[in-house]
Amino acid sequence: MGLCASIFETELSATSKDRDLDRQNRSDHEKESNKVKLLLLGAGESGKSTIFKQMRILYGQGYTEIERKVMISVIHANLINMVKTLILMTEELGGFNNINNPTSNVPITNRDSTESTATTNPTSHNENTNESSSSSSSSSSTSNDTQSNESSSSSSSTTVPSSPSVSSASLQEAIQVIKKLSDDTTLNPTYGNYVQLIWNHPAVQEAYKSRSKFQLSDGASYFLNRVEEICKVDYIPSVDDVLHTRVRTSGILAEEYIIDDVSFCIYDVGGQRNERRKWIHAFDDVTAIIFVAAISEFDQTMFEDSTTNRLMDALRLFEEISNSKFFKKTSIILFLNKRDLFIDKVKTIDLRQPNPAALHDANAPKYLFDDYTGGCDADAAVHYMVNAFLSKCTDQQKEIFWRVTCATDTENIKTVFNAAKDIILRANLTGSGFGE
Ligand SMILES: Nc1nc2c(ncn2[C@@H]2O[C@H](COP(=O)(O)OP(=O)(O)OP(=O)(O)O)[C@@H](O)[C@H]2O)c(=O)[nH]1
Ligand SMILES: [Mg+2]
Repeated sequence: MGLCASIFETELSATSKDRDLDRQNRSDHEKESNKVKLLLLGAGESGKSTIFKQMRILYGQGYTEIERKVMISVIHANLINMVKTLILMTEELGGFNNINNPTSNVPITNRDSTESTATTNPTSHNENTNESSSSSSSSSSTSNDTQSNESSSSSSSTTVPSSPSVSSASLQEAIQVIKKLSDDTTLNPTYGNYVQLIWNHPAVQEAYKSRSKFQLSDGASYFLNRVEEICKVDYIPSVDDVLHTRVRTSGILAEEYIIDDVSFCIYDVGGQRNERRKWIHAFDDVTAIIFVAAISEFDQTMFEDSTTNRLMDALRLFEEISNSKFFKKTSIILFLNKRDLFIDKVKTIDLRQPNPAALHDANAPKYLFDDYTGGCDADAAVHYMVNAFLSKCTDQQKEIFWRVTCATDTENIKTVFNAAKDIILRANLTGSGFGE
């Protein structure tokens, strides 16, 4: 697909006036103040916003208790979406009776009956856009795209049930109640019990193993394993919880930090296809790009397009960015992200994957990553991925600094960013590339 044309050429002419204005306003100012402009680019769900949050934790004011409390509604919405998706997955893969489960009709106990009243959050945040909820200090263009495009919910007009009698709850009841929840429901311990009953069901656990075939957020097991705590009335999200939330970015967000006495302006963009045409508004005078690619997604299809493998999309995008004339003098840093999930996955799943595009296109190769021969060896798989990305950059002069990262791990990002930062600062001094 001609992504290159859609991002860099068509948009260029369509928005040339806007860009000229943007350029005038920003470029002089940024040059004068010798700011570092750092752009986070990459496909949807690759981990850009998670790294953006880490910058705030490492170099900004972090997340206060009040700010973390604000995230409760997002975490609850994430949890509701995840468990609804799991119900659909289980049903699609044969249903709850597919596996004989002796506990499926056993009543569950309400651990705290005083906390069982359901309440709703009056503000529907629809979990998947951070356009308005972000704490960004500045933001250029953003669309008013508030559509939840990850939600598998079919319950936009849900009435929240009156407190269900948990003592008589069964799996069927739990499924019915959860299916009807709207995204803006505030979860309580009663709902938490329902979620746990579903999550612990063997058929759901079995379906979870096939999660690559569905669009289930990577934070699912993290949150579902903590459901009891998350549904308590006095729950206060931890910083780790904040890092695991999934809020799709729409538009362009920016934060400024002073790092080693230099002002860094860091930009986060939305990575889904419909967001990429907005990127061009942030392309002027970029000191460095951190391109984030989720290498764990080698067996997943895109949220936006079920016929395209996510990693193939990321590779094509990296090819465009790393060879773009816009970034001839820009340092490119490559974060091969979701290392934790990747290492887990390659133990059991071969990199060599059936190509979803081959189902519709007779000319498409039957298998992706067909030349991979490393089997379940994680080092071989990482090595293969590094080469797959680096080989996309055809500019021999361009030195690409890369690291395999885990964006949810603050220590890892601290170490990796420290190394990247030196390169960025050097590039800023010389004004181009990685410095002479
Ligand atoms: N386990 C794990 N989860 C990660 C990692 N990086 C990001 N995630 C999770 O992946 C999900 C998506 O991450 P985001 O940072 O929102 O992705 P994004 O690139 O900003 O996505 P868009 O805004 O749609 O472009 C979130 O739930 C993150 O917590 C990682 O290295 N490991
Ligand atoms: Mg994002």
